[in-house]
Amino acid sequence: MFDSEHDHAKYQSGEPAKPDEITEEGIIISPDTYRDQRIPPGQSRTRKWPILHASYVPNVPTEDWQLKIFGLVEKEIDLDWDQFQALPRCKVFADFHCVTRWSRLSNIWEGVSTQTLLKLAGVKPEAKYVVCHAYDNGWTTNLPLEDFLADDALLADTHDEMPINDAHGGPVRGMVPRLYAWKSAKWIRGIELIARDKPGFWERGGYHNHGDPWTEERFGY
Ligand SMILES: Nc1nc2c(c(=O)[nH]1)N[C@H]1C(S)=C(S)[C@@H](COP(=O)(O)O)O[C@H]1N2
Ligand SMILES: [Mo]
Repeated sequence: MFDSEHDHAKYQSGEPAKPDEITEEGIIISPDTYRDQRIPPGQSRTRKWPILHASYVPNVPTEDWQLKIFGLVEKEIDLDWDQFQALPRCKVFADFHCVTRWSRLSNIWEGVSTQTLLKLAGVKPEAKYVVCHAYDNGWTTNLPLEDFLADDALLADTHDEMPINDAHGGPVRGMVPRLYAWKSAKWIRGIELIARDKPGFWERGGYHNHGDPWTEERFGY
């Protein structure tokens, strides 16, 4: 189904769906998809879905998967797969932009919204940033709480109506469509709320701390 670079089953042969063509009730349309020019500066459309990560593909069977929400929260939360599946679901139509200059348009993600998850834990007023922790060797990414709680941000377990496979971060990955793709943690296992920002893996490696694709926040602070 996929090789080390591309997910062939996800090839997009035609034009990308436009937000107005998405008629499903309740689906959240990522606002960037309404732009006249949907491809941010310096990016080009990929019809394939590249597979990118810093190290290796961890194998996380759903029986072993766990999500912890911790740090500056009212109540620390530990969810297993069944508990995650029992939460209210959301569906999002969004584009996805990697800083290596590809953009994959018109993705449909389904899972649990970051708003729903953080409501379970209760965010303390001092919390201003989020660190997402992943199963691949302690990989992390940081982002402002406000960006993490965007209406179109979620923890996704399906993409284009199919379970997210291991290579793309299954069983569950973060998805924050309005920032560059490295802010969307594959194999997510923890959401940490903090008061003072703490750069993650790529941010320490020279990528921009924030990562807005529309202003090309690619490298540097
Ligand atoms: N846990 C984890 N998440 C990660 C990464 C990683 O190395 N580890 N790489 C990021 C980068 S740089 C990109 S471009 C996207 C790639 O997602 P994809 O492989 O599904 O296209 O995942 C992001 N999330
Ligand atoms: Mo990336």
